[in-house]
Amino acid sequence: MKTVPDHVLRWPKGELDFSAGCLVMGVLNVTPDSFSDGGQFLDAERAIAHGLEMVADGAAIIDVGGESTRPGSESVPPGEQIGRVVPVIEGLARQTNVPISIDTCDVEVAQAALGAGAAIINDITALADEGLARLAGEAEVPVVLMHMRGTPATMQSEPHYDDVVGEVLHFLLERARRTEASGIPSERIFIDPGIGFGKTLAHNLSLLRYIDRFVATGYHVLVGTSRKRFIGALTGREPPQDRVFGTAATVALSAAAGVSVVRVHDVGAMRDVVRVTGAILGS
Ligand code: PMM
Repeated sequence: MKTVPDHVLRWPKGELDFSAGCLVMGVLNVTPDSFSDGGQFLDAERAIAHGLEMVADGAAIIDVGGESTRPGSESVPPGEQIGRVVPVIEGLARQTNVPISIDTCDVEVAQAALGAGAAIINDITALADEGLARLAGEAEVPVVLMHMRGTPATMQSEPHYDDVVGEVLHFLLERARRTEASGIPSERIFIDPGIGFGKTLAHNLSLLRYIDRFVATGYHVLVGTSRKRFIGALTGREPPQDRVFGTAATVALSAAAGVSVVRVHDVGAMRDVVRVTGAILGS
């Protein structure tokens, strides 16, 4: 087993301080169709203003994406993603030191985003593209490796696992080791079980119930449950923005289990949740 990650992660383009416990990553989707905030931040000025508002609310990272990954969505050409995200990243990087992550699996998009000031690569395909792994290594940036079964277009058609926790963990450890072998040090690798990506309600619950097993690997763990469909299924709340309290339950339990980062839409509220959870834990 690996050692527990250090409290401060430093790299050439930024740093993250985990000494007070779990950090909040704010979601900024510059898309017309994301399930929760789609269409709200397509305009660059509005997107930048929302990003800065999340920083003021306590976000430690802003995650910018130019392609919806909601179930059933189709991919967006790299040029279009670049046109959406670059002005927003440039504007944010000018006005805040909070690290910006680029949510993409495309090497061209990642390169443009890093050039604009992004400092972390968040890849829902866990660096399936070795070109992206090479780019991350050369740029010396942290990476988020997320597990997904299938693609967003197909992933919710009857996903099946014999042992969801074991299989997702095995996949992530294999990818994390491959990423380390490509020259990215272990402390810059975040693993993410990919809640809602090719998983049923029962799968999502098992992954969250046993999230401590992911933490025990020694890699930083990132969890993204915010406003997702399984919370709607459990609470009967259809509009995603009504799923904040359900999200809070997952955030508190994740923080208590030692998760390093939670990816959320409701930054101020979830910042309170991790603060109180951290205080109870004594971190
Ligand atoms: N979820 C979404 C998009 N990107 N990235 C990571 N690492 N983990 C996630 O759980 C994740 C992600 C989908 O949610 P959104 O449409 O609200 O961005």
